[in-house]
Amino acid sequence: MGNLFDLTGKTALITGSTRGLGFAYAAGLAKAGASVILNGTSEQHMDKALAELNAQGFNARGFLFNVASEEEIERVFSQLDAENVHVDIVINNAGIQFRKPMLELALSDWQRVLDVNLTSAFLVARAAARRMVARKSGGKIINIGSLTSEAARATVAPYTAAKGGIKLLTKSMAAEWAAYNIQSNGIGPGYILTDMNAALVENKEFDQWVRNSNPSGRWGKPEELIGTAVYLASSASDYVNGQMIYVDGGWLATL
Ligand code: GCO
Repeated sequence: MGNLFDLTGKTALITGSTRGLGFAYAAGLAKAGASVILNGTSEQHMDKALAELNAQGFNARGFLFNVASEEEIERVFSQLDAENVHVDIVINNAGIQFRKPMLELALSDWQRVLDVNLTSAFLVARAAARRMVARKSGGKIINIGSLTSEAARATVAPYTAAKGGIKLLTKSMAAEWAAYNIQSNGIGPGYILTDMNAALVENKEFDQWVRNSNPSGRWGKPEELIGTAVYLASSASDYVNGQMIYVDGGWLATL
């Protein structure tokens, strides 16, 4: 048995990976040996992310596309098909937040958050899994949940509904695709220091609440998610399917 966590020869597509946690996952998988395909919507962020990975000698390329668009996803996968590039690992990480009390929430904002945070995972995983099944290669799907896959926080209802959905979508994928040697699991990051959470980190009260409510007494760092991502992307997890692993410093343990 070689190194259980070695990803050499594997290709991973990580959505929403030009910044934040997605970038950390991409860099971590690349370091473990994978070729990585980044996704984002800003050319400027993409250029910066690719330059950083390439400077470290990693094999990385990128596609700008909207993860909620079936058409754009198909376009990217068709191009990869034409180049004979097979996606072995998908990390459905792309996500947006929109904080507003539900009584004031517009349908369009609800819809947008559900599309980007939940429907995208179905669409991207389906495109990859269809190909994994056709070439009988097996594969790994990793869906990114949240503490809100388990518990609600006021003002983030669409995000919470989407992340709750991610947990059971992950189980659905396991139920339908395990027979094809595809393992589908999820990661639930706790409160992590990222751009998306900048407003929360800068809010003294919220910052205090995170520190007080977490038995670790601190926020998490993006690189602390990498070990779990590499594990779920590698053959070390070949009999693990349909699980969510929370990387939260123990926050949920005390709920
Ligand atoms: C929020 C945050 C969330 C959390 C994260 C916790 O408003 O609650 O933006 O994104 O940080 O999902 O798991």
